[in-house]
This record gives sequence, C-alpha cells and structure tokens, in this order.
Amino acid sequence: MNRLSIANPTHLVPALAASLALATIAAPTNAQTVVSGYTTGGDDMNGMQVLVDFLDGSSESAIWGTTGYNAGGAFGTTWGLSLTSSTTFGAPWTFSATNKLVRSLSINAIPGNTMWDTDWPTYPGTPGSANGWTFQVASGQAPNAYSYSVPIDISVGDLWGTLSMQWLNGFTGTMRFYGDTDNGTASNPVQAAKPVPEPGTILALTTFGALAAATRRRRNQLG
Ligand SMILES: [Ca+2]
Ligand SMILES: [Ca+2]
Repeated sequence: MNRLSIANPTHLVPALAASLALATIAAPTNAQTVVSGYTTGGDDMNGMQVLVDFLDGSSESAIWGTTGYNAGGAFGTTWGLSLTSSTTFGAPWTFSATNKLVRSLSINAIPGNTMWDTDWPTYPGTPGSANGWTFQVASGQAPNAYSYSVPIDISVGDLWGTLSMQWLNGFTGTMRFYGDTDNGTASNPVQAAKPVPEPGTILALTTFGALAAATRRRRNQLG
C-alpha cells in the first residue's frame, strides 16, 4: 500500500473521478422494445386503441380485444374493425361502417404491445421484425390517404405505433386491407421513440446563446 496517497487526500480525487465516470457509464439505460415474435395473430393485440372520426364532427373510440381463436376486434356503435388469423402478415383486416360516414380510422397499436411493420428495402429492417407489409387495400372503398406515425424506439424506419387512413367524402360499407404487425415482450413492451426537442426550442436556445455572447463582447469592449 502506498502510504503517501493515504496521507495526501488529493491523490484520492482522480480515483474518485474515475469511479464516478465508471458509475455514469454503468448506469442502467432505459429499457427498449424487444420484438417477441413476428407471427402476431388477431388475439395477440388486446389493448390497441381504435379511433373513428365521422364527417359530422363526432368521434368514437374502442379497445381491441380477443373475440375467438386467433380472432380479435374493436367495435363501435356503427362500425367494427376485426381480423381472424394466426398472423397479420398477408391476412386482411376488415373495417365495416354503416349509417354514419367515416372520415378517418386511426389504430394506435402501442397500448396493445403491438407495432406496425412496413416494407423495408433490406430484410428484416429492425432486427427480429422479419418482413413487413405496408398498408394495402384488398377490397372495398380505398381511403384517399393513409399514414404511419409515432416511430418505435428501436425502429430503423419500418416500425410505427399508429396507422391512420382518411376518406375525404366519407366511408361506409366494408373495406379489407393488409398491414403487418409485430409484438413486444411482456418485460420489454413496445414503446415509442423518445420525442426530440422541437426546432423552435433549439432555435430559442441558440438565440439565447448568441445574445449572451454578444453581451459578453459588449462588456469586454466597455471594460
Ligand atoms: Ca413483421
Ligand atoms: Ca420489418
């Protein structure tokens, strides 16, 4: 043992700093989504939030639940969304509406520990997600537009939380469409990517920094 280092406590400072740096590096990071499997069936998505907006300005939401073997759905007063299959890859979803014209359908998969997996140029896109299938109408009145939003934390670009579609003049009847989904695990469920600071915030901080520098320059000139 080096008696000098004990007698002189300043020798301990570098060691303390080193251990603090190590603690910072070793601190646990926030858990991320872990893909549990890519064969997500109709009964593997309980909890998804399905929102329908109508042309008359009203809206109604429902929660996806299991309805049978490999089957699930979400059902409102005048509409229903369902799927019966052991996998969403290549099996059509069915959306039906009567009486009230639907303006938009939005499916937030995250509360169901589920995520949308879209086409990606190279297999598999995000590791563990296998192939994706971007929204594609199989039959019925196609929406005027569709969009994916809310990127998943581990996504390389293929995984999304929400799929939405819009009909400018309203929708009734039955539409079937394709769209692949995958699941997270129980211990590492699906979560959205952390929000990044908005450009306005960055701009404000930059402006503040520039003002502070200008003030310092003025003071230096005065001094
Ligand atoms: Ca997939
Ligand atoms: Ca994929």
